[in-house]
Amino acid sequence: MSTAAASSTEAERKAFYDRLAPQNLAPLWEVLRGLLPNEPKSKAAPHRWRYADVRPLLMESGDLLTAKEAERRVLVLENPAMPGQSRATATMYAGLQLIMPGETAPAHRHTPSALRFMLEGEGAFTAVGGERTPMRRGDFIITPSWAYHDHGNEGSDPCAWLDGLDLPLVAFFEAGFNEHYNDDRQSIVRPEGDSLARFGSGMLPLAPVSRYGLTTPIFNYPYERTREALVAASKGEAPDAHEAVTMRYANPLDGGWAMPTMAAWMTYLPKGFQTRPMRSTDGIVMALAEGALTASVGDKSFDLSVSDVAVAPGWTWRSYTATEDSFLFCFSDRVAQEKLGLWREERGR
Ligand code: 1HN
Repeated sequence: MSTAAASSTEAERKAFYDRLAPQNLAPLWEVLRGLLPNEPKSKAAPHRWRYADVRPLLMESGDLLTAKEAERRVLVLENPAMPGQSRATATMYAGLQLIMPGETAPAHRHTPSALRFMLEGEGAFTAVGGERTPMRRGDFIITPSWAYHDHGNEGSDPCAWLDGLDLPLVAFFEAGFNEHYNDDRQSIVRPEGDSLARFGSGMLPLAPVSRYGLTTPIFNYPYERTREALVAASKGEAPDAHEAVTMRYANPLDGGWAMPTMAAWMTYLPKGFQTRPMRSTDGIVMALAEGALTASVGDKSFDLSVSDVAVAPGWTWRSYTATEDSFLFCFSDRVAQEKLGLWREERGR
C-alpha cells in the first residue's frame, strides 16, 4: 500500500463530507487553517468617534426619551466591522451615556462588570453597594459584577460618560444574569468617600476584604489623583519609549488590576512626545481625557480631541504623538487574557 499519495478525488471527498453532515460531523482538515491562524487577525477595525459629532445626537436622545424609560440612555459605540453586535472591540462593549438634570437611571445589577469614564457635566452621582460617589470629569468609576447600581443627576447640566462593559465576554461564557432593585434608587448605608478613605489612602483596614469580591473595593479613582500621580512620576524618570508615562488602576488589596475582566490604565504623554509602535493581543478602547494627540492604529491615523473615543483592535500596531500635554484613558480585556496565559505584546522600533 502507498503511504503518502493522496488517495481520493475532490468529488470523492465531497461525497464523504455529505455523509458526515447528517451525523453532525465535520472534517477538521478542511477548517484547521481558520481555527489556528499563525497570528491573530482581529475582526474589529480601527475606528474613532469624534465627541463633537456624537454629542449633538446624544443630546437629541435626551429629548427623545427619559433615562427611566430607556433604563440606560446610551448610544452604543459599534465597531464598523461588527455592526449590530454591540461591540467596540471583539470582547469589549462601549457606549456614551447621558443623564439629564433631575433624572435617575434606576437601580439594577448584572453579572457583566461595568466601568465609567466621566466626560462631561457636573452634578452626576452613581451609587454602588450602598455608597454614593460624585462623578467628575476624568474620574474612573467601577460598577462591580452583581453590585446594585443607579445613577442620578442633581446638577443643572447634562452629564455624559463613556461606559465600558465586558458584555461580549460574559455572553461568550453564557454567564449573564440581570436583576432589578425594588426601587429606582438603592438605600444609601455609607457616607460619601467611605471606600476611598478605607482603601485608597495608602492605608488599609487590619483585615481588608473587598465588598465586591474580585473587584477593587475602591469604586471611584478621582481624576485629580490620577493626574497628579502621572505628572509627579514623569519628573523622576524619562517617559518610556513605548508606554510614555503609564499607570494602571490597581486593586489595593493585591496590587492587581482593579477589575477581574477589564484592565484600565491612563497614559500621560508630554507635549511633543512620540511613542514607538507596539501591539498586543488585547483590543483597546481609549478616550482622551485632556490635551490633543494623533493615534496611529494599523493603517489609520486619528487626531484625537478631548472626549473623542477610539479603538485599537488586538494585534494591530499602535503609536501616539502628543500635540499637547495629553492624558489618554484606556481599557481592554488584558487582565482576562493574562489570567488565561494568552496575553502577548510586541514592541517595535
Ligand atoms: C448598564 O447597566 C449600564 O448601569 C450602562 O449604566 C450600559 C449596557 C448594557 C447592559 C447594561 C449602566 C449598559 C448596561
